[in-house]
Amino acid sequence: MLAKRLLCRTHAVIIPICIEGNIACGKTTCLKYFKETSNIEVLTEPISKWRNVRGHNLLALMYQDPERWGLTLQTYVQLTMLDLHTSAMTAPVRMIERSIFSAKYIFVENLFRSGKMPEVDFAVLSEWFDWITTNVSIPVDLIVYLQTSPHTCHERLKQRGREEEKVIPLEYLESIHQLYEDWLIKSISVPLPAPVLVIPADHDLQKMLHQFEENRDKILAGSYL
Ligand code: TTP
Ligand code: MG
Repeated sequence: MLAKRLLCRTHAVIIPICIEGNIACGKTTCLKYFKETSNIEVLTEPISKWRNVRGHNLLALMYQDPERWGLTLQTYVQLTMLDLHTSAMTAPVRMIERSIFSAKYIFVENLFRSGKMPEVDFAVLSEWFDWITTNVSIPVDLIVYLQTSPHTCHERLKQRGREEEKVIPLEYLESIHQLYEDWLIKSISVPLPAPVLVIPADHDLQKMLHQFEENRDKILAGSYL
């Protein structure tokens, strides 16, 4: 992996690291830490776009009525994530909050499995996803999985008080958690686009920052593989 990355540097092709995990697991905190302490490019999730596309708050609409608005939000999430993945690099290493893969494998999958997305909507999103991943190169070097208990995320979510998310019950976070574990730990559901580094993330901020530092070389150089 290190060799691959060096080779890529020589050819000025750089492959990104995706930070993954449940809602409110601490992805933005992780990105912020590395942005402040290294010369890397950090791309946070385009959530402001999901809250305001030409005046419409898709995130709020989806939480209010997932059956009606799930497809609308997820179509737009897919577009904005594709836009992130394919944007021009500005530094030798790029870190991205989530990926087009988790939008599909976790969130779309969850809406469908929980009966909140009609099969026809799921089929259309899947066709789009398959076309994109077949025809567009979306390389990922490493997935960093911030592994939390759903309970921790629920507590953090309540503390942060994002308006749209007030309706999220613990069960929703449990479903997202299960899909993440199946994908990144058990590797039983869908393909893994890259190796996975797991960081336990139920800890307080100070311990989390310490763990990020401890894992800095593994994350930024991929040399543990
Ligand atoms: P998160 O991607 O979990 O981002 P976050 O900033 O809440 O996480 P962290 O605290 O770890 O930085 O989700 C943002 C919101 O968007 C959340 O309410 C879940 C929602 N969402 C979807 O509904 N569908 C999707 O495909 C994605 C990626 C997010
Ligand atoms: Mg975030």
